[in-house]
Amino acid sequence: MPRPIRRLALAAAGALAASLALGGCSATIGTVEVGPPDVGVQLFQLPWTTVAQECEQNLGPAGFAWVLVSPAQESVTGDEWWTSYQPVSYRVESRLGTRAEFADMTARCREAGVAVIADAVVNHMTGQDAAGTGWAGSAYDHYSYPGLYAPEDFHHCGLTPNDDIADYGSREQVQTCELVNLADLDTSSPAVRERIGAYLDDLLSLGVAGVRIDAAKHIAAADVAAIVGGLPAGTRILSEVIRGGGEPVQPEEYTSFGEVFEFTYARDLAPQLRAGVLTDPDLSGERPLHVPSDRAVVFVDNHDTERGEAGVTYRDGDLYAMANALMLADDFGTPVVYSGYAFTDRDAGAPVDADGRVVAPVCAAGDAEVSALADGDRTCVHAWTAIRGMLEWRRVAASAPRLPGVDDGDAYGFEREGRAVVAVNPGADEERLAVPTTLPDGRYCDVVRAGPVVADTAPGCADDETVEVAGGSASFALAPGQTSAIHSLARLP
Ligand code: LM2
Ligand code: CA
Repeated sequence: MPRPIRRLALAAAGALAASLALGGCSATIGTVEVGPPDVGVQLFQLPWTTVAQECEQNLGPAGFAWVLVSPAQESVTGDEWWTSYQPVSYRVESRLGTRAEFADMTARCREAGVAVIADAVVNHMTGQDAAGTGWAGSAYDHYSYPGLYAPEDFHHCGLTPNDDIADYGSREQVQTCELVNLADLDTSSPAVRERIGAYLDDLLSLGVAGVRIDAAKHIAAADVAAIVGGLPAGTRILSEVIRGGGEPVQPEEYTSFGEVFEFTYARDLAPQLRAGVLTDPDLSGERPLHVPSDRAVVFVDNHDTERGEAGVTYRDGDLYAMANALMLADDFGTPVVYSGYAFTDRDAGAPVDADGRVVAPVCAAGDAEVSALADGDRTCVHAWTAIRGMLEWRRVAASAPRLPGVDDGDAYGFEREGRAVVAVNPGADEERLAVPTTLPDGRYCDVVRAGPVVADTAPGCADDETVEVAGGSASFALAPGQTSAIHSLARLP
């Protein structure tokens, strides 16, 4: 059956697309003010040259504000992805690319409206017991990195038999012993702080807008504060502090100087989706065990949790799109979408060329076919139709408050007041859901199925990609696993 495409009768769609795509500050579409782009994406183990292409072809046009890339410094050699987390020197030279390629990436991304956030591995150096040579040729030993660090620059905690962290209930062990044998820098030392600061300054000089502080939980908050205190005002600091129940080191300690990845968000959301019904969809509203919204970076998964925690991942297809849609529709925190590659072996690195350099094609915008992914194939989550559609939805929702949700059977939905409505069905049966709304009557394009409609070059959608609003109610018909979302600028004439 043919699916007639309905065009949106929007004046000057091209100009609107341009105004939506422009990063930085908020924009207006017609008389409607849309929010500034704020969503980030983690492009895991992607070479700098491909990240630059992604910024130009996908991230900028979709309205991503920032991209978190994998560690840039020289690492130990090896094909596993986690070699990136064993620094040998602070030379920006790795299997992901050269210093020149890194600088070119930040410039091209900035031009496309996308800021680059670097992943700074500064808690430790390598976890190797034997001496070796790094990717860029630097010689090293476990506690010796010539020209950079000597044995006295490291913690030697003396609290456990092999100086490894054994008890997460001990703050001293967590912060001064070794995380899986990784030589732990004495970040209380002025000389060490100065060297880490110089590295972060160097990354800033190469054009990054901020840094993720890897393993921040393992660095005393006062040490991180001292290190980043010397950076220019406005530098984004994103601390990775994995919240652990009953542990002495808590994410809240790291909020005075920057943002924190809030692991609780996905841990609250995923089990509900897995159970097939949202029992606490707004996470109790008050968000216990969450850092404040303006400090929280929220995510469905990242490179560690997709390998470790029992959350939802790209493998879950529709359910994963649903989790991301709910996060993007929420009014809590700053979301970061995760985009990596398919794997069965948790250690397997991204595909490399004959010289060991990571190589990856740029993603084509389009729907997800996760069942067809072979190991090493990019998941391209950031280019999925549903994700791009929800990015547009989020900008239209802007700062409109999240209204109380409604449910019917396993379906659940809510409105961002006067702007946009989202509905999901994590259950196994077809569901119908009526969501109260103040949107005007009419037929609206579902941006989850149709993708962005305003920023599209040919705005519109097929007949079976629409949702009807009548008499203050949006009527959703949801197949099992379906997410559907409409916004005020997607109304058909
Ligand atoms: C992180 N955040 O706190 C990163 O997000 C996480 O991916 C890193 O672990 C970790 N901290 C250290 O930066 C990864 C990976 C580990 C891997 C380490 C170091 O998850 O499996 O450990 O990087 O490369 C590997 C081996 C481990 C070995 C260690 C040292 O898996 O068995 O320990 O190297 O050689 C003896
Ligand atoms: Ca430490």
